[in-house]
Amino acid sequence: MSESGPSPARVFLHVDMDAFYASIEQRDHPEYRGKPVVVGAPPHQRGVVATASYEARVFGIHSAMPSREAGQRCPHAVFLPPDMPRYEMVSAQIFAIFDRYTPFVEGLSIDEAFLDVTGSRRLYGAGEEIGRRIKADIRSELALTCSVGVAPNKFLAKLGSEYEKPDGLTVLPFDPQAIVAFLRPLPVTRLWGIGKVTRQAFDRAALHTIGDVQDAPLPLLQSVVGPHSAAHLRALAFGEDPREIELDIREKTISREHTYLHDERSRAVLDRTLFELVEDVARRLRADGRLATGGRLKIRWKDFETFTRQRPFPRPTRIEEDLQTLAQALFRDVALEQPIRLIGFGVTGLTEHDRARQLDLFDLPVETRSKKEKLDQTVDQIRKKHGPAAIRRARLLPPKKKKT
Ligand code: DCP
Ligand code: MG
Repeated sequence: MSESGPSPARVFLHVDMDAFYASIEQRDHPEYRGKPVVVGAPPHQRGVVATASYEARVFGIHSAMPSREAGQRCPHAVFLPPDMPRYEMVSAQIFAIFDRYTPFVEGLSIDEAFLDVTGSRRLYGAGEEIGRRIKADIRSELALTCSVGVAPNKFLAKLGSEYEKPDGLTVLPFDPQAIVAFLRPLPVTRLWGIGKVTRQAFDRAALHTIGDVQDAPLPLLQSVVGPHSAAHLRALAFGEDPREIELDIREKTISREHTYLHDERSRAVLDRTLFELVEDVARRLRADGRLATGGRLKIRWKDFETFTRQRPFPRPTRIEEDLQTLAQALFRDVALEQPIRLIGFGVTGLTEHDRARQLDLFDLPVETRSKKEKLDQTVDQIRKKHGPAAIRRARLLPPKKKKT
């Protein structure tokens, strides 16, 4: 298998972290290294395994297995509750590494992405070399391992990353004939989207390997997966996949800024403006539905010199109070050496919240947090109905600072 010969028209990578949550736990707690680690619900409670370290997989433990069963299979395993904010942070760091090599990154989940590196080869070398570099960056900067597939399309790239897990780098054939030959012996389950029910239909039609699907007449495929999917299935069996990278075009930041008519030096006025800017950013963040991992204050002085200060939140959030507290803390540290022309605030590192919310099950202050989110939503609703001025929040003024 190689990417040799004339430069292939297209090169895709699929990168998937190895035992993602469990590896982060082992990295951050050396005492768990080399041990079976199960992240998920505890063994004596209802709930399932999110993931298991490779040491635990030896006992047959895998994602989505009831934790009770995992406990029976390996009573001495270390069971840990998920720490979603930490995993989300690591995920953002991994995606930042991907972004170095190509702007065409499609995140599939917290630990997995497709990269189109077709245009990156001039700068970084062949697809295989880029895969090697990404693995090296992730290992040296984050002390984690991943598996990478390099191939002429998404389907084959994903097949490649699964091929030699963990810590694998698999380059699939690029020549169409070699691709067909490579796929022939693989079980049909390696074709995308074959669930349990379809699997039985495949068995009944005696389609066991991808080669069987290649050789099957179209009507047989139609009888198994329906008239619409048959052509797609056959294309996959021949290693053809025309899908392009789907970019996440949503912005990664939300911000607002205000320029004063006359340069401003009163801290009280500046505090007031900042409060309102943060209020607006918080409202847009809630409407967006994601969580912010950091906040950024921007100041432009009278002489036009501009600077920003940023800081991460203790945990990803979209609660207005968290934003206000961070903005005030950032601004409090700014010495007003000259009047201010512009002040701005933004939230950064926006992440999908679905997975992060699971963590609340394990975090104590969940009730308080969801109450605060409800309050924020209520304020939004009232404003929508009666206008923005209908309700004002009491402003928590920042503690007085020493004279600057
Ligand atoms: N995950 C989960 N519930 C599942 C599957 C996964 O919570 N049913 C979480 C835990 C995983 C992470 O998503 O660590 C990534 O999922 P993967 O399927 O990539 O599994 P792993 O990275 O854990 O292992 P592998 O080395 O097989 O990729
Ligand atoms: Mg993974």
